[in-house]
Amino acid sequence: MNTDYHNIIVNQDTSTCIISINREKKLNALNRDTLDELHHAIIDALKEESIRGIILTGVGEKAFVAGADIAEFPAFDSIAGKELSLEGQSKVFDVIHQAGKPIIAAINGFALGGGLELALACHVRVAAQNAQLGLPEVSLGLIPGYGGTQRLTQLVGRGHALEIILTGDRIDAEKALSIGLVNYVVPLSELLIKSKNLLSKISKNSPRAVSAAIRAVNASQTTEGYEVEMNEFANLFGTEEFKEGVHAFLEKRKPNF
Ligand code: CO8
Repeated sequence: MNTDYHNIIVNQDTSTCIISINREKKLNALNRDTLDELHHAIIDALKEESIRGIILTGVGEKAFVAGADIAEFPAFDSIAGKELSLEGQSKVFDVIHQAGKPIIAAINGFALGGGLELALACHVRVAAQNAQLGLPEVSLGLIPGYGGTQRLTQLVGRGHALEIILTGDRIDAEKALSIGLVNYVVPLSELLIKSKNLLSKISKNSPRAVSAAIRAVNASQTTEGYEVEMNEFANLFGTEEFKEGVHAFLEKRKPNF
């Protein structure tokens, strides 16, 4: 795995790949280079057979990601803005959303704008007690451009999504938990432990079934969702992992995936 990055740090801990955004002085804001490095690191981790899941987090105690790098904005016009949004979506946010391995956002502080959108693209979100989440784009004369209007609405419903997007207010971790925006809130010192435990639980299951479940759940947001679920479900009957899972149950032993 390539580890020669300047804006992120990539570590492998047994079967988990931990990708940390490493621009602490800029509260881990996502500039173009960081998005590019994230793209490569995620693609590598998805290809690497020994990796069963990914944790995304930020370096330091203050921020997961405080948004897209606003310092790059003044040079943008509508065309450049659209290009950046398209490029970010296709190279990072959609890659995460559609990844065949589980990706957990470990939110260690501010998750704002593009930072919250990054967490929203992940499959599960674990927040530290100090997390502050929000989509302040309207305060900059923008709206979320990395899928936030869609993914937030799907996750918390139209009412909460509109309140968060239209006010631009930050909410704390407990409020985020109460509306389903994050799955867990833990002390900062336990953030990675909790995220790794979740991944290790998932890793005991069939990797093929885990991938299929992600695809089927993602398809619930399309009109073809039921059909995708049916096809994914049926295809799994032809796999060795399905056979192993069923045999292990019938033989009263743990499956070996
Ligand atoms: N971009 C660039 N730099 C940032 C960002 C950011 N998003 N956030 C913080 N920084 C920088 C600050 O400028 C500061 O740099 P310096 O020390 O050189 O002055 C450093 O990080 C530390 O920040 P602060 O001194 O401001 O720290 P505070 O603790 O006082 O405040 C806040 C923390 C409240 C998080 C504050 O930094 C803040 O409001 N940041 C901006 C948050 C924001 O508005 N995020 C949304 C950005 S827009 C976006 O993400 C759009 C996504 C869709 C894009 C689609 C493609 C076009």
